[in-house]
Amino acid sequence: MVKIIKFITSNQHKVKEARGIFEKFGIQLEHEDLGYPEIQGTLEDVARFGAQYAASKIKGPVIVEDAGLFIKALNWFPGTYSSYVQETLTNKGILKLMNDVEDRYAEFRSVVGYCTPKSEPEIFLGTVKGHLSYKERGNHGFAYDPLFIPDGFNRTFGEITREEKNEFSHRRISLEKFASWLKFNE
Ligand code: ITT
Repeated sequence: MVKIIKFITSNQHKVKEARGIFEKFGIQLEHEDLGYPEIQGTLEDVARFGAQYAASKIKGPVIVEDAGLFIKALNWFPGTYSSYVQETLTNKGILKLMNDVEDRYAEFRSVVGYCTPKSEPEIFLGTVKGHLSYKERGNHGFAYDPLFIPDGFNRTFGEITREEKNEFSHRRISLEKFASWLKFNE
């Protein structure tokens, strides 16, 4: 039986990725750009709060997802400030901060929050490790993708297709954890 879940996000790229990932789990995604207050806190706090808020507004089961790029040499910046930094500093600003920095380790994290009007929120974390390139490369993907080279690759997320990114990305891991949980818990 196909399950229908609402994904509350303002980001169309996330919706496309999530639809691709959910295909084989029999989950049909409906998109709604409802907006929810992004509280100060960790990705987990934001996802928990957002899912609970949206479930009570929509009066049905929802997922939200909060993601970010965490750079070790910058003390894990931009992390929870990833949206703001992407809009203001942009990828070029990040590359400037990383000029001459040898340790280029970075990871993408994604936290999915799931909630229904009758239940407490559940969260699911996905992480992908890698390092930063020295310049923006590729025009696939979105936001930080042209900067991020996942472990085991020499191409950035900007240089691979959505299908390839979906095979192992942070979002693939968090959404797959959610899908498996849903199968046994609903
Ligand atoms: P929401 O409405 O779902 O919150 P958003 O785009 O604000 O959409 P996030 O707060 O989760 O999403 O993301 C923080 C920033 O990180 C934002 O600029 C995203 O575009 C960027 N980002 C998230 N996932 C990414 C990915 O897989 N690749 C590249 N950049 C990503």
